[in-house]
Amino acid sequence: MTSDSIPEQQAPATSGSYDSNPVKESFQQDIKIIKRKLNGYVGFANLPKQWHRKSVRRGFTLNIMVAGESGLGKSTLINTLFNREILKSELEEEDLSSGSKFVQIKNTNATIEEDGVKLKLNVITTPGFGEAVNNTDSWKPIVEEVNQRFDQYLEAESRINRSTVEDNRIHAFLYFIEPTGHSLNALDITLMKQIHEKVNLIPVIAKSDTLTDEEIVEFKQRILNDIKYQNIKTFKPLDYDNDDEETLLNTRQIMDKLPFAVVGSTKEVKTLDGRVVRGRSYPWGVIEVDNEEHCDFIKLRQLLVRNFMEELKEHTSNVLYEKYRTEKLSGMGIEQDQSVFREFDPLARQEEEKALHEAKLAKMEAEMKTVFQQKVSEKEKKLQRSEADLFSRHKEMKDKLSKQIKLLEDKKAQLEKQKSLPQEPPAPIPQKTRKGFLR
Ligand SMILES: Nc1nc2c(ncn2[C@@H]2O[C@H](COP(=O)(O)OP(=O)(O)O)[C@@H](O)[C@H]2O)c(=O)[nH]1
Ligand SMILES: [Mg+2]
Repeated sequence: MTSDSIPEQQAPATSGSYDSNPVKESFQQDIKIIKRKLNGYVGFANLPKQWHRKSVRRGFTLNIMVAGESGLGKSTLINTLFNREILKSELEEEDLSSGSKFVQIKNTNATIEEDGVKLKLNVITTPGFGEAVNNTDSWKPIVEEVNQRFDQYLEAESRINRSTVEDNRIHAFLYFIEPTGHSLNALDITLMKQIHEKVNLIPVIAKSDTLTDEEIVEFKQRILNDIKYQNIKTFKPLDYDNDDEETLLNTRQIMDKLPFAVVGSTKEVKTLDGRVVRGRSYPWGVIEVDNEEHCDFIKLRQLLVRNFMEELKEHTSNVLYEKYRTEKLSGMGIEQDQSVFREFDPLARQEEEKALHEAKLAKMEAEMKTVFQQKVSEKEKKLQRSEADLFSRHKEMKDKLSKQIKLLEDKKAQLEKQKSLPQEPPAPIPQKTRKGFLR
């Protein structure tokens, strides 16, 4: 049967064999397929399964960098995490770093397999870190290594043929803090500050079996205060909207343990009650690695492998590398021409359209105002003109009338003068000789 066929028949067949496998448990939850309405079935519910098949075929890669002073149990912890001897024992390694007081960068590869799932593990160690008389610059080769891996990726990504881009970027950075019970030392702080924006920083308290429970609680608090005070960012998984209560609680429980107080041991020892466990034996009893009551090893493994390996990689790629890349390219004078992309930004587009619309409205309003004012002033002028007209006509009439009055008054005065003179017989009215047509 192929995996492309109807999923409800094959769901148990492929995932069933992973029951006991911690790495696969999270996949299993994802592949749950709801059996409903077969006639409406399109097929995209099968996508997680396709992804699953492809991932299993391709395998997984994880690049972990481990830093901290020598002898803090880094190699032991890596071997404990993956339950194999990935890093060689202390003695063999010492030959390599002894004599040289410089920090070296060492890469160890191992492909491990669990229930048919392949994991290509690259562990990058830093022998010599913190061992010089003056460690002021100890962090430099480590930061350079992280940068150089980003550069390599950037270069590969910019090639014309990108089919073989290999991801050597550091996905997780385990930093081992010496179990002093005091607080972080100057080198711890410097390294973390130099690297925290380039890697997923996961601080751990080394060899926590050398501290009492109370000491661990206090030490953790002091470390957290230092980290907060120094503005150092540590890895923090995102909460997703579709995460259920259980997942959210699980994430919270993991993150509550930061910085993880770990104990490493690949050796099996016998407990007082006769169980055989991975742990460290003391006269007063056994410290068990895989016991959450004893240390945070399980929580650290959940973070690194079981729950958040993909998120560590995604965050490296989408946030940390992206930031590095942007800074690198703008440092080279390459700038993004934002105008090219504005078309595709719906929000910017909307804003732009709104501004255009508003400008148009304002223009129309201004035009209307001018027209209106023009009309008003025309009317006013007309009114003024007719007023002047009226006024002048009024004046004209008044003048005419006063002239008439004057004329009449003159006549009146004349008549009165004549009246006051001695009466003379009125002059005979000259007889008109009518020669005319009335006869
Ligand atoms: N008490 C204790 N000792 C440990 C622990 N992990 C490792 N060791 C011991 O510390 C020594 C150095 O360990 P190693 O892993 O080589 O340290 P590295 O130099 O940091 O890689 C070895 O003797 C280990 O057995 C631990 O969690 N607790
Ligand atoms: Mg080592």
